[in-house]
Amino acid sequence: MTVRAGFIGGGFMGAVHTRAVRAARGELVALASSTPEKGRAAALELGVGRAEADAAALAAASDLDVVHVCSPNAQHAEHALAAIAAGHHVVCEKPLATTVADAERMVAAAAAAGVVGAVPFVYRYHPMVRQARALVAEGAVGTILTIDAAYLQDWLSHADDHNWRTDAAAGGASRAFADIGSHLCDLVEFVTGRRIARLTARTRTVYADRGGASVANEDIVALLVELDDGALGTLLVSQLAPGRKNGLVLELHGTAQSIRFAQERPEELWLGRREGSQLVLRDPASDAPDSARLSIVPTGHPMGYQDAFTAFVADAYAAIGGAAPEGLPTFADGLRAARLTQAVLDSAAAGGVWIDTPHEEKP
Ligand code: SOE
Repeated sequence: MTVRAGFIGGGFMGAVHTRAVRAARGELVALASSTPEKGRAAALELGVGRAEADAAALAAASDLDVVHVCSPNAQHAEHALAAIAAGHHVVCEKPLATTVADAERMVAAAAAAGVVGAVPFVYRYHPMVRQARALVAEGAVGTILTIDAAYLQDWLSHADDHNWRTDAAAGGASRAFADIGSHLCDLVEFVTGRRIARLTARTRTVYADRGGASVANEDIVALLVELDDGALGTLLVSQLAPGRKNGLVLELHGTAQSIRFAQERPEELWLGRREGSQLVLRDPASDAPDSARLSIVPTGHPMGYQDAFTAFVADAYAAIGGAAPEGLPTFADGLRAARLTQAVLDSAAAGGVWIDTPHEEKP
């Protein structure tokens, strides 16, 4: 079955989604943006069949199977719930919602409607992330003792850098953590197979004013986490780190060996040992099955971010077709991220107290 896709939002992520849907052999049926004019321009630029006047008209369209919600964060709940009410499956950009309550409503609505709700925690789809996960699962790392992870960007490093994300009304009470810290924590839990049981956070807003508007959400988050098996981790999240463009790095240290994945070098995995460390390159001929299935070209032909996004969309569409693909991030994972975000905000607001996170099934 060809999945018929609609899109709400035609910006950077809307473009990423449309390219991934095309590569996943979906049909680009309709798009809506913040104004009819922007919708027409984006539909033309992105090669989508038609433009709808607004998000409500798109969500209600009868010739869609799935709606991709790529609007500003504060509109995700409204747009996704409208699409679900019309019987559509939903792929909703992260953060799923700007409050736990909204995220809970979205999880409940998708379940009640019997539709797929997916969230692009896309870094799960680099083949070498799946390879790292397989090595942990088979015990090659041993018992994980410590985690050293960071997600660093620099697109907000100047005082006059701003967009809707720096406006808490559109972006949410948390920015750096909800936007990219959520990816980092999702990857920690996905690769380790453990849950973050408690955390303590400090946040910092460097520029209280951007683009003439006051800023009420954070630029930087420093986190200490403890996993449910006692592993301890330090996580740093910043969007003001000059030279770090999309610097997601995850390093795990186990009793047997260490593993390091750096998103900007996705073909590699560093395996650290006392008796000689290795830099391992993606090779579907020898990688674990759940890694190899994501490889669309042989080793030596670098895959990247857009390939990972295509693999995520292909899995989401397989789920729409009734399959159960390994590691598909769903609305439940989006709700998990919303709960961790709230714990970060609560801890920081109380000066960095340890907060127990809600117990949830292992990823
Ligand atoms: C901006 O920080 C952004 O586009 C995030 O919203 C994405 O989730 C991340 O993958 C890249 O950076």
